[in-house]
Amino acid sequence: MQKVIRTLLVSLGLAAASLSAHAQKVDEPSLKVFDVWAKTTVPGGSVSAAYMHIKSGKPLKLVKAESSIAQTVEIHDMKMNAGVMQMKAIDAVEIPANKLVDLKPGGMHIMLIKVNKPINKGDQVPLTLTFETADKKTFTRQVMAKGQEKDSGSHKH
Ligand SMILES: [Cu+2]
Repeated sequence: MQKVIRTLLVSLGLAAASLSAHAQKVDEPSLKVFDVWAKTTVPGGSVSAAYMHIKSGKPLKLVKAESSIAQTVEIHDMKMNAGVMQMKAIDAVEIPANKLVDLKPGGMHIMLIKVNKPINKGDQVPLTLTFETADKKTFTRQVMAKGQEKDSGSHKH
């Protein structure tokens, strides 16, 4: 019996090793995710939004976002609709090659819904972003969003 268990553990270990090697290969090294920040929550509030700049040398799509501090995370866009600013969930953010994509207040953002703790100024909010390559392979990037009341204003485009 012990031998069976050990064999099982060894094969599980091998499977895990080959999976992580595979993930490494798919990651796009030219992808940069920077100036990541999350809006501080209002007292008693449970929603926030994260913003960032994304640039890649190859076309990608941001297809999913997750956070250990929020129950639900959605990719949202804001559009004027009959004079009213409306927010809606979108499936993906297109990242064209060599073009800076801006997730910013009033535009596309990562919506954090039902956060399980308040986000204060200077907090580090973990985000896991899933990207899809042109040939439909996916990989994840971990980033930290810094708690801020509003855009620092150092990056105007
Ligand atoms: Cu939103």
